[in-house]
Amino acid sequence: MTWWKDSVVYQIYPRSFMDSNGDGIGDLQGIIQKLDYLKKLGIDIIWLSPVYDSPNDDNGYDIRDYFKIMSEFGTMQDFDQMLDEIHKRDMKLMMDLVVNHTSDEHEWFAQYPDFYYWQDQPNNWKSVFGGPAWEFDDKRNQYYLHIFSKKQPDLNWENPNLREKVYDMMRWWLDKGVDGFRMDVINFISKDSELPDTPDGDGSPYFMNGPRIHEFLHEMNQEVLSNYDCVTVGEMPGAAPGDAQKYTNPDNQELNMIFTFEHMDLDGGSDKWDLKPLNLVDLKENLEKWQHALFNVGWNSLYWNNHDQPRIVSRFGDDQEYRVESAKMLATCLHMMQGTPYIYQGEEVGMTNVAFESIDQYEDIETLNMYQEKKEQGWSHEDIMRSIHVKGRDNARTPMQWNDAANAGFTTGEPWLQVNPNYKAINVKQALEETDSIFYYYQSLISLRKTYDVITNGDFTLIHRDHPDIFAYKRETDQETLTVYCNFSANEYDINQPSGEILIQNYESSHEKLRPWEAVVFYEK
Ligand code: TEU
Ligand code: CA
Repeated sequence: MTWWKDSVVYQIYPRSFMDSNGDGIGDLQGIIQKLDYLKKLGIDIIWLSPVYDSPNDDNGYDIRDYFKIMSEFGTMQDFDQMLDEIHKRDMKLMMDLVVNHTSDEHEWFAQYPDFYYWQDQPNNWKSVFGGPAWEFDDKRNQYYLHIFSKKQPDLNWENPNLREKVYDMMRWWLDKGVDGFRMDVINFISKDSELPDTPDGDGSPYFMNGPRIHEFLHEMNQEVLSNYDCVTVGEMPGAAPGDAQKYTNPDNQELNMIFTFEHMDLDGGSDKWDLKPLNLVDLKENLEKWQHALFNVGWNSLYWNNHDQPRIVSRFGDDQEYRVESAKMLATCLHMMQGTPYIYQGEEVGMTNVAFESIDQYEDIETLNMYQEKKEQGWSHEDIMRSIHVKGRDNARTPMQWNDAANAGFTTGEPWLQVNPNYKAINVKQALEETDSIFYYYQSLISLRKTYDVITNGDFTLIHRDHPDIFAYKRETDQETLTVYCNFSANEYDINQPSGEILIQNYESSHEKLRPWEAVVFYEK
């Protein structure tokens, strides 16, 4: 079954979505309160970032118990009620599956040491969140591997007993009725057994898309996934189109689709904090490459935002004068491509990056560790803060802006992370009141996907390839043609308008020129 091919997904980061009891932390009852809002937007699937019991070293991506709900978010009873309410509204729920690592507080870590990686002498790999990727354990007198924080030890998938435990847990959730999984860094689970030193301490060639990855995913598919009508998306940093073809080709029976990172890395240098302006031609050619690679082979996911990425309107758009136009333009550009689109909470009202003054206002472990590390490397406070303002993960994690009341209507208490001070101007209440808001534009894009087959099935041809500011492409089937023009700048440009009717546009009426941040889609049958 391929219902996920014409579905639209909405990601909820529960900690920041809606707080129902005034403790400043979003929760499951808060999500239940907002399901009608999501239904109104028109989405089909909710991807819920982790809600499992966790000491929150990495906001739930460090799981202590896969069978228990984080007490701050509610109880298993709240979960069952939420799942039921989602299904009643004819939507589906995709859980976050974090099985590259657990929390060091998971009972497995003490009970089953051979579920993890232990060595007498560590190699020289560095952790994604800074510092070495190995931590000494006094009790064992050995080092354990952690690609992320030291409270996130990596699981050893070479061990068949571990794999069986993971599959049992997945079946338990699917039997409960969840509709699929978003799999956290799932292409990291097969490591090269040599775990060799590398010239620069970057171990990724030995753990990304490792030697047994296709075998493990196929086994997971046969043991679990193929027995359910579910949807899967694998988060895969470092996956190239050739890898993606293998992961998502239905003949291989692994996953439905993957999240790739190439288009998100184009405005970074040696690392993501090393800021570099986006070259639009690079973005066009990158997305073209992915559109072509998976056409009739596998399936793409489409995203600009998630809980790890800065807000797209601040990143590739204009979050000041042309905030509304550029947010709609970016949405058009993405949603008219082939693949399953993902909307991250707040994107549908054009939420922007935040620039807190003090490092103490930040909560994210990656940001806090990076601040220390860059300081030690001699970066100035100002330069570090600039990188954090542009790229930090807390840009995506400030609470959802529901209205213009205190704390943006997210909580009646003290929010765990401060709200973006622009909530009086940018919020859901206002978006619902204005008929030409970004919200209703997203609603239209979603409904077009349900109406025009070419959006799901058409092929992709880039046009005006070398234009520095215009991203334009055609989508075609035997019956239909779609031509999409997106202006990634405040400059005006002449275009040769194709024939056909206008399906959607972000300005009120048409014009022979492409205006600042304009998007227009032509349709011909
Ligand atoms: O992210 C994986 C990942 O590669 C991130 O480290 C990403 O590169 C980084 O956030 C960009 O700065 C996943 C989750 O999405 C993330 O929230 C978790 O922190 C991470 O895995 C560990 O579970
Ligand atoms: Ca709460």
